[in-house]
Amino acid sequence: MRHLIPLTAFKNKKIVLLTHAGADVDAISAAAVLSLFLSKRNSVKLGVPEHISLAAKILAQKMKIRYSLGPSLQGADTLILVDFNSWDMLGNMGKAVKSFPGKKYLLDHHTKSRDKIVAGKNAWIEEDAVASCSLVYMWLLKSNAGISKKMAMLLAAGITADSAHFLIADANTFTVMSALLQKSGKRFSEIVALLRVERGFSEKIAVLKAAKRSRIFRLGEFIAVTADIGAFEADAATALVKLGADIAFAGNSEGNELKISGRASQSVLKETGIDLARDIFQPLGKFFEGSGGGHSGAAAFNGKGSSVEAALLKCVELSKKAIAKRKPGIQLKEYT
Ligand SMILES: [Mn+2]
Repeated sequence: MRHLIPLTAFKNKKIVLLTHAGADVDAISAAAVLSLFLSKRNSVKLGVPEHISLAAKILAQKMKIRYSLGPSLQGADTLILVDFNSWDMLGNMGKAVKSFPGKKYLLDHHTKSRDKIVAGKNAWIEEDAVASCSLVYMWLLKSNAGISKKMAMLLAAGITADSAHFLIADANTFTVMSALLQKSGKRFSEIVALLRVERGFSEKIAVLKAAKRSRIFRLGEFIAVTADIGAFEADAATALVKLGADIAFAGNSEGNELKISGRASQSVLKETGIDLARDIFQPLGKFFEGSGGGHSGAAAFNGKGSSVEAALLKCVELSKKAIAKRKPGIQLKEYT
């Protein structure tokens, strides 16, 4: 497996580690672990564009990780981009990264987008890796870098979060996790405790409303569900899959900002080969202003427009098209 230059090759650099906008647990953990190692010989800043997710924010507090929102890249000579590979995931920092004059490196495990931020040997993208933290672990091993207790806890947290608590784990995930737990000296329950976020009242209402307002479609032997909700699209889509949808799209278009999140069940991924980033949210940009990306089973679209209902229906149509590649002639029917 290829990887980036050894971590030990970074010396006396001024490094900014940058996650995607709305950094999640995997992104902040992967960047924090790199920062812990690289700060021994370099000056390092950890930055998150725009905003950080609630779970990542809580983890950062518990683990005493310092980061800045929308950091300045001025004075830095090295930029390491963590857990994303498309420009739209940079939020409002796209311009700053585009004009950054120093060296850029990128490591990620999302579906590759066409709009490369970093090309060639300085980009390391493993679409099959369950987490960016798995890549950081390998990078540390390849670089003969030591892994402290704190680093092991953070990597374990990132892998747990991005593997959906091992739902999408493979044998290697457990091997790595076992090594990390040993190094951390923690039990799995203590790692899980780092990730615990109490669901707020408004989130519970949003998710329940998504269930109430859902439209249900049959796509051959699969079920697609859409819901137009005010907020918490990702949580709503996840909840709809737990309730029985194979594919769920939840979206809203408040203030002309169109946002849609999609989630797919393991069975539809396996049986149809559908990839929500590649088949739904990237093509959706041809029909609605905006862009999307993510993973095969969890992806999102951000754009402009007020027609959330039309966009949700387009997601269902694109799902039908994607499934039809393996299951020709499938019928689309709405349950009313
Ligand atoms: Mn990730």
